[in-house]
Amino acid sequence: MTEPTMTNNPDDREDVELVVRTRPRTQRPPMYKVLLLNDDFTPMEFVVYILERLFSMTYAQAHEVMLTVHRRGVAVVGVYSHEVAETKVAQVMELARRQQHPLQCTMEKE
Ligand code: TYC
Repeated sequence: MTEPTMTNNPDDREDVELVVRTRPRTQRPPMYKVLLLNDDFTPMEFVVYILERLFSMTYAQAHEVMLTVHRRGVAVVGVYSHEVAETKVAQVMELARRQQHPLQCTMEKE
């Protein structure tokens, strides 16, 4: 058997250069899309109210986004950090539940 030599240790190789990172790696926190889903029963005005109250939209914006969900089935209504997105989803679901509307809201990693 051959004895271990200096050259067998990758740390001792002289032909490998260190790559020095000059810019420190920074990580942006992942962002989450909050999605509103269409259904056949939730009143349009309730959805508009939700979008105004929880997603800081004007009546005109809220009405337009509500119609987009109504026509296309789903729309992104905001993009937030994980914690804020979770809170928004919970708030939408709670307001809908209280009024017994089947409105659904989910989140998805961007
Ligand atoms: N489709 C519903 C209706 O016709 C309105 C609606 C819009 C419901 C958007 C949910 O996320 C929604 N009353």
